[in-house]
Amino acid sequence: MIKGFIFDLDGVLTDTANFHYLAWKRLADEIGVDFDRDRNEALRGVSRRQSLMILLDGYPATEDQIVSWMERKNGYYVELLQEIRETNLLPGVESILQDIQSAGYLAGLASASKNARDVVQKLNIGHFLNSISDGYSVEAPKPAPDLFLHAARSLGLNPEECVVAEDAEAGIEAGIAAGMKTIGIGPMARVGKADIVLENGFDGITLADIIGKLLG
Ligand code: B16
Ligand code: MG
Repeated sequence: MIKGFIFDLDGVLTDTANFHYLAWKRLADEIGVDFDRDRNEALRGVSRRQSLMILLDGYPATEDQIVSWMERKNGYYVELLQEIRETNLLPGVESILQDIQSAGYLAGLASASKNARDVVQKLNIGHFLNSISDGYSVEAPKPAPDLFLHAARSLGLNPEECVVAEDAEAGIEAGIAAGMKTIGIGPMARVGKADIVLENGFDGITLADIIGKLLG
């Protein structure tokens, strides 16, 4: 029986990927490392440290440099976040969150981002969320199931009562590993392992459509 929905943030509820890209690109240019939008795709849903490792791609760095570059990138990202408003919710998101609440299901957030609470506040969706799990909640990043299990526990639900919505391949793998049903947001090539794939996100999708597809 489905009792709750757990949402990833970046790529599912809003698209902060461009802000992450601009912040990483600024850092990469300063360090003198090649980085472009194609390479940025590999950072989808990936933790801040792991993102930097992918960006550096073997470029030598001390631990002090790693820490300082992560902080610098985050400063650039936080600057850009000041622009985020309710209008940055992806199409169909507000309506699905409203439907979930009205129908008496629980909703939780499970984002790898340490800035997730700030983004939630700027998007003005806190009143739709019964729990927030973020980059501070667990150690092991997706595809480990830990963040989604943290979200389920925070909602007071068993994993099999939860449905995860994710845009990253590692996120779908994490949802499956957690024993949850999964909704993949984006192309089949990326999220095809999910129980349902919504190529265009929640735009034009009702809660009844989702429940029907998951249970049917
Ligand atoms: P921060 P999600 C992820 O958010 C982003 O997709 C990823 O690009 C970012 O590196 C990660 O959060 C950590 O973010 O640097 O703000 O802690 O998709 O898990 O909502
Ligand atoms: Mg994501």
